[in-house]
Amino acid sequence: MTITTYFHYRTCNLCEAMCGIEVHHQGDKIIAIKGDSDDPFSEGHICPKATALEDVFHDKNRLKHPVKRTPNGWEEISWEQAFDEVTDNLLRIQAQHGNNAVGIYLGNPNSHNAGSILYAPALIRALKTKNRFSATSVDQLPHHFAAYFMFGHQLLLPIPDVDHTDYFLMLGANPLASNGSLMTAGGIERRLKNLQKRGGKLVVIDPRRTETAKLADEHHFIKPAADVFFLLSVINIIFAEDNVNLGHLADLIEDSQLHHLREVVADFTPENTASQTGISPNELRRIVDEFTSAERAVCYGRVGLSMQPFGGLCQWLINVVNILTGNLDRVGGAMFTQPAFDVVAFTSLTGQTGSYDRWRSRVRNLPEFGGELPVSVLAEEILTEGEGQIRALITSAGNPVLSTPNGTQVEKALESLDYMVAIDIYINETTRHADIILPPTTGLETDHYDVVFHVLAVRNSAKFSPAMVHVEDDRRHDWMIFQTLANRLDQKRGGKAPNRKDYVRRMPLRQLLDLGLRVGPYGVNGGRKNRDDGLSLKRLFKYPHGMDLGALQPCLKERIVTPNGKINLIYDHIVNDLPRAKAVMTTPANGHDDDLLLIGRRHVRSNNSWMHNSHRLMKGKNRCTLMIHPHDAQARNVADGDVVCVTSRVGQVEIIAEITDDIMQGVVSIPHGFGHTRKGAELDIATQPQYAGVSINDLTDDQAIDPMTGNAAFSATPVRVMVQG
Ligand SMILES: Nc1nc2c(c(=O)[nH]1)N[C@H]1C(S)=C(S)[C@@H](COP(=O)(O)OP(=O)(O)OC[C@H]3O[C@@H](n4cnc5c(=O)[nH]c(N)nc54)[C@H](O)[C@@H]3O)O[C@H]1N2
Ligand SMILES: Nc1nc2c(c(=O)[nH]1)N[C@H]1C(S)=C(S)[C@@H](COP(=O)(O)OP(=O)(O)OC[C@H]3O[C@@H](n4cnc5c(=O)[nH]c(N)nc54)[C@H](O)[C@@H]3O)O[C@H]1N2
Ligand code: SF4
Ligand SMILES: [Mo]
Repeated sequence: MTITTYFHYRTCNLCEAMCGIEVHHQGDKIIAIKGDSDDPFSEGHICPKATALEDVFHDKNRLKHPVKRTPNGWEEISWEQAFDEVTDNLLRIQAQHGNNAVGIYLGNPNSHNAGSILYAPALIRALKTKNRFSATSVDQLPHHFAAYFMFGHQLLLPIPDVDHTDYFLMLGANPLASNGSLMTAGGIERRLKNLQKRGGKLVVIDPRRTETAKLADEHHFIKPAADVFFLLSVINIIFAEDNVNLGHLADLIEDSQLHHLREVVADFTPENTASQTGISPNELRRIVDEFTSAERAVCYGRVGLSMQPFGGLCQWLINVVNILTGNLDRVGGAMFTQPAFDVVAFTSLTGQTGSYDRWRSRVRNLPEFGGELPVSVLAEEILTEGEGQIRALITSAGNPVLSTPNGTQVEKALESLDYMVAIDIYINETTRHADIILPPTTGLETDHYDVVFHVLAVRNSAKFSPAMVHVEDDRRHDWMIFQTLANRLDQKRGGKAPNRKDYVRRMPLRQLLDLGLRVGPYGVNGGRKNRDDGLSLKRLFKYPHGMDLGALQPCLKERIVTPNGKINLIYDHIVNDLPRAKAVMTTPANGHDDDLLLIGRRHVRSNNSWMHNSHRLMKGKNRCTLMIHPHDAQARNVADGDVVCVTSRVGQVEIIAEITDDIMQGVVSIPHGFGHTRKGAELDIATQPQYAGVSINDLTDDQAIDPMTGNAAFSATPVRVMVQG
């Protein structure tokens, strides 16, 4: 008997790069996973994680049926029982303690899953709680904050036009490890090399000589969290040298705002900031001259600039650099997408452009942004008694014990809950605290459309991938779980059945995607395009490798949604926060002399906290090490390979030292997502002692936030390092 091998084409859902993959399979048996060279976007690029999709698919630790924690361990229960118990318990707690007694945390994989991103809002609404959290506030919140106040919509994020720029100034990003972020660009290494081939320049500013820094034409070390000074001086120099060149943006900028900006940066001369950044005034002037004289240039900063004490200022400054040099909304600069499923347009129509300070957190009084509170306050909201205390929590595709600051405290908080539900595929450091885990299908088992990452991509594009396999009837997709929970909560509250227009409550995923594509800018029922070749889901099915909808085009004038239609160049939050930067600049450092500044890092074979159960990704050299500079090691009698004790205000870990001059003196680095040593996680490979590692977030501080946005400030956590003994 011959067994047929099938070829299945889809998009890898693991990181933001949207690589096309070709899965060779015989039904449920995967033979190989390769890059899809016919995918017009990624052109065959994949990274080692793509093949690990097979490991997730076959992983025997992966849950497929709901489980309930009992004194005798985890017991499988039916979906009916699970949905009933979950909704009964949540409603019981809300009846006793009010709606805010239930909290929800949404983790990163939700944004890689159309079903979650489109249906989670229904559950959130049905919960009627203000205690909503997500991984946004340990990540890109400062980008949304700047977009909301400058362009009027939190999702109007400028994307570096890597394929057409001549000068790429990159701060706090390492796309050769991360594969690019808020810059979806399958095959980013090829694109960066092409930039260099056409005579362009890549300049990297990072406290570590990263993989990307090694590829770059220039790399400058910078002290962690000093980027705000670097960027303020960039603007200062642009004004001082009369190099403001707004070009096509001139009628989008108010003169008075431009003058105000000039005034507020006046003190931040390169001479005044050099001791903060470690970059000499001459070097900085040369960089600025090259940037301003480049035909097309772009400044870009990612997590290294967001997850730090000046995240809000940094992401504003990056936009300002691009605006003042006329590089925003311009080919080769920072551009806006026009996606086929246009969440920005839909939400603009309904006025859901973002929000700020509609309510505050109970304990620390921090404002909401976009309907969410900073996750740095999650633990204290659970642990601090009183009215409004969180007593029950839902996590969906998140692992806050390992991924949010002061993980030990988060763990303590989860232990103290009256009730917890996890929508997740594993029993891990976080979900082990749940009373019930609801496991969705994942990866190759799901229909896939990147509702989020087409919005962040370096080309306009669209691609739908049907599930590779049909799962049994007793499995549930993420969207089904959200929809059922939302409807059941409403029903039990005595609410009405969802009305005709409540699409998310009534429609299955494919129908909702189809609707979004049809009324989108390229759709059969909307948009600019000829209706005959307009998009619908049916039409996308004919393009299994994806559709290229062209290079990014200037479109800000059509998309901006500020009340006066202009860019808001400077706003109160900035003016109020600049004195803090000035105070740091003018006050000598007051840390202990032997403090080192801790930063994170990513590796191409790792993906946040949840891909460590794949043997093929974990094998090889231990990657969870403390990188330390030779001088700092010597000063502490640390030898390469020694186990060292790292201590911060909140905790302590023991980790192997890796001495390298790739890290700046005074700085140490630990990757995040490890620490699979906690009892109760059912991850056979990740928990093996040689792979488990330690969690950097047992050192990072829940009190360290960017005060403007509330984002966690992981970077520059002061730590002491000592040889163990
Ligand atoms: N392989 C892999 N890919 C991933 C992920 C993963 O875990 N593994 N995670 C995905 C996710 S969720 C995201 S958000 C993206 C993130 O994508 P990137 O932003 O590219 O992430 P990193 O590789 O962590 O790069 C951040 C860089 O900032 C530097 N840095 C730290 N502090 C500072 C500072 O104060 N100033 C400056 N200038 N630099 C600083 C670090 O040294 C590091 O090189 O990656 C995504 N892709
Ligand atoms: N110190 C430090 N901390 C960091 C970072 C850092 O650079 N340094 N990076 C931060 C960033 S950028 C991010 S985005 C966060 C990530 O933080 P989180 O989102 O909290 O953590 P993840 O590791 O992405 O956890 C993903 C969870 O989703 C589950 N999962 C995987 N696929 C699916 C699925 O299809 N459906 C469902 N329902 N569940 C699924 C996994 O089992 C896992 O439990 O971490 C942040 N934490
Ligand atoms: S780069 Fe990202 S999208 Fe591409 S194969 Fe690797 S994990 Fe998947
Ligand atoms: Mo992230």
